[in-house]
Amino acid sequence: MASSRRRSRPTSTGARGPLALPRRARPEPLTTPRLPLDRRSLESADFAIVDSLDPVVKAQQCFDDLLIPADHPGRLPSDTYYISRPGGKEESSAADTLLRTHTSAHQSTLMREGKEAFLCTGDVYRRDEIDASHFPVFHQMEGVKLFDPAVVGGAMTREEWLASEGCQLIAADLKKTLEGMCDELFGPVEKRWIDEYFPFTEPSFELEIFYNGDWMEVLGCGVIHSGVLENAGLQERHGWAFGLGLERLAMVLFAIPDIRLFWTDDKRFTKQFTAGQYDTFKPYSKYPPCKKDIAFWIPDGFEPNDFYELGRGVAGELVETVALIDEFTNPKKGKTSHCYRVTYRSMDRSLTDEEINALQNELRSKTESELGVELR
Ligand code: FA5
Ligand code: MG
Repeated sequence: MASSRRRSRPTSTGARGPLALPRRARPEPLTTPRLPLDRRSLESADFAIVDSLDPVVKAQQCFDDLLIPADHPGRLPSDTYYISRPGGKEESSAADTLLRTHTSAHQSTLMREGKEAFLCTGDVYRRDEIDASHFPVFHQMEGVKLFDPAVVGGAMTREEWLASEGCQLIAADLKKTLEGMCDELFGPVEKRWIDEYFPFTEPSFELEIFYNGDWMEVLGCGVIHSGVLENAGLQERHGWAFGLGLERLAMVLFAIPDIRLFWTDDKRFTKQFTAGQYDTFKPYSKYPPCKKDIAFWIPDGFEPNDFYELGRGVAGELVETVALIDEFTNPKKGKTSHCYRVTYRSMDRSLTDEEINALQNELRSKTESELGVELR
């Protein structure tokens, strides 16, 4: 029925475990995809390097320490791979155990330990969209730098802080630092700052780079929220933090068009890179894609991420993109229909019609049975 190439997947360890993670992405043993990024260009002697922290963390670290409220969508099982959720499916609690969704999960712990400046790197896990720049496991590097209170100011109210010169100084230092890193890594590339919102920084920004004909977001950052510092017992201090998507940086640096390539065994890919050397990827002929549409009436509370996750579960890395191509509501029935175009393509070989049809049929039947949708 299904293709022989389908990977065996870890069994679920909780209500919704990391079912659809690629085989090599399991937390133990940890293996790193071939990321030919020379970290020295990002590191400086002033920053403590932390890169072997356990990716299994408590919701306390990943969310609560960072002022992410209990009803934030990022805490839903449709976004996060839970190991255990004592709070139950509906209720998020600080005691839940999960695969970290960002390296910010370690910010507070490391600051409490007294670290003033650090770079913390690790694998992070998310239920997410499916396209050339999203993968359910990827790598982030967190950077944090605290400033001297004699220079930027110490304890004050949130309003006073936001209006202060110290806050502006830190925001300017943050942008300058990250722009400097980009210039050093990439040379001249088109980049732009976007105002963002993160519960744990204020103000917050994202940096986008123009890549392959479109803007690609590469990092989120901001001035650390006073509440986060207070929770960490550092009410006198201020600083900045950023979180870089390392695969995205490497995509720009090495001209890699699809994030799945970091996971391929194809020698035509792996032989092109040597650690510490900046070689540009030379594309080889791609195998043909195969597109299949699936349309259904969505039930109340339908989460597109649940559908993407089913796609990952059924087809693993053989699914290249899943795109919502049509959405309409039938006013009489009061029902909404979604049509998704699923693009299947292997990075390593040609797929047969037979196996694509088998995958699509499995996706259809699981979408119906597991998500309670009505297929059209
Ligand atoms: C965060 O994860 C914040 N923790 C970043 C941050 C840190 C903000 C410190 C403020 C202070 P975001 O969800 O935007 O933010 O992810 C950060 C980066 O991770 C993105 O810019 C992108 O480069 C990368 N990224 C996010 N999702 C994926 C994915 N599914 N696949 C690959 N890379 C991803
Ligand atoms: Mg973002």
